[in-house]
Amino acid sequence: MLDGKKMLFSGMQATGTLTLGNYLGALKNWLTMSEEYECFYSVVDLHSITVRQDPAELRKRARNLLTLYIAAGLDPVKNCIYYQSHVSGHAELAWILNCFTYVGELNRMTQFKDKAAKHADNINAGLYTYPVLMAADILLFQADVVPVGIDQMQHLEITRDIAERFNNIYGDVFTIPEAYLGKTGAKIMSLQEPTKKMSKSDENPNASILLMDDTDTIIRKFKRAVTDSDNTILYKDEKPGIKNLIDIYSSVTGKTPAEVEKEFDGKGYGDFKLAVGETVADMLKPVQDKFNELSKDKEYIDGIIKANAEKASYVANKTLRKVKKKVGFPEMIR
Ligand code: ATP
Ligand code: LTN
Repeated sequence: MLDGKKMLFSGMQATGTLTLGNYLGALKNWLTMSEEYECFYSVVDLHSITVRQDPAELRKRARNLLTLYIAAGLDPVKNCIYYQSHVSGHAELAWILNCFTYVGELNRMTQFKDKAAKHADNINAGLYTYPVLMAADILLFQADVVPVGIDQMQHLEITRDIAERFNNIYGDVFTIPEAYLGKTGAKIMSLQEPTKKMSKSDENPNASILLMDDTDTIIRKFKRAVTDSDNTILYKDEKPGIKNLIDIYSSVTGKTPAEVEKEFDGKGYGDFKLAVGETVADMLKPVQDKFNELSKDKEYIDGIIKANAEKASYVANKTLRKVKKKVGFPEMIR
């Protein structure tokens, strides 16, 4: 609790450019939660280096991501928006939690298996202990709730297990966090292979809608989206392409899948794809305009980075001091 409010923590990696999946699965939910919770939204750059990055490019992407959080509508005064690497407590707590995590648990992580297969030439220890760093992020801020997409559920479960294990030994140190999944949009699929999740790191440019894609590109990508050939707009598992487009349309408009089926009853895929494309483009346009405007204001963004790093460090240090004491580290002499 901070100022009588429950705590919320979430983050995104500064790898690649955000996709519509990141927006609908995570960012959009963040926007609605800032009144109710004390929110910490991090650009998790420590996580990003688990795969090789070009330094200049990483710095640029991290700043763009932080700017995009604000452009999407997160108020940087009400919400603490900061770089993970500016708060050393993340790495410190991750080390401690490493010593409370079993190799057997990490061996079960499906994201590790996927990423290891994708980056076979660089299966480093950081990629393996990535979930422990994520647990440290969440537990450092005593988060009650963590809004994420479905793909992160396994990491949330291991976080809870680590926290419970620690609490069982040392007493009530960590809040046990709950995941928050949106009603729709928790798993947006690739437009080219609708049984696979839409991912920033997909090599096929037509598979993902990027948040900064212009209207024509968005409409063209939806037009090319892979669907079946029966030309009926029905929400069914056997029609993964159309189901995904209905999910996207539902998530943007707030309509239920049944209402969407009704709206497009008797219409063909061409009309539907165009409507989805236009709706998504209309939603993203103001975010893009705001991003372009904010990007020019270096001083404003720098001010936010500085103030929020201080705020996040202050909160993080409270937990870290307690943890260090519990595990038996000697007190600092000042
Ligand atoms: P990559 O695919 O390169 O591993 P990513 O797109 O999963 O990266 P992250 O930074 O790891 O991006 O994820 C940020 C947030 O977006 C997480 O909460 C994640 O669950 C959510 N998310 C990512 N992809 C999707 C998707 N296709 N649908 C819904 N939510 C998603
Ligand atoms: N692993 C997450 C990003 C992430 C995160 C977090 C999300 C790192 N730390 C803490 C929520 C809470 C991902 O989306 N791939």
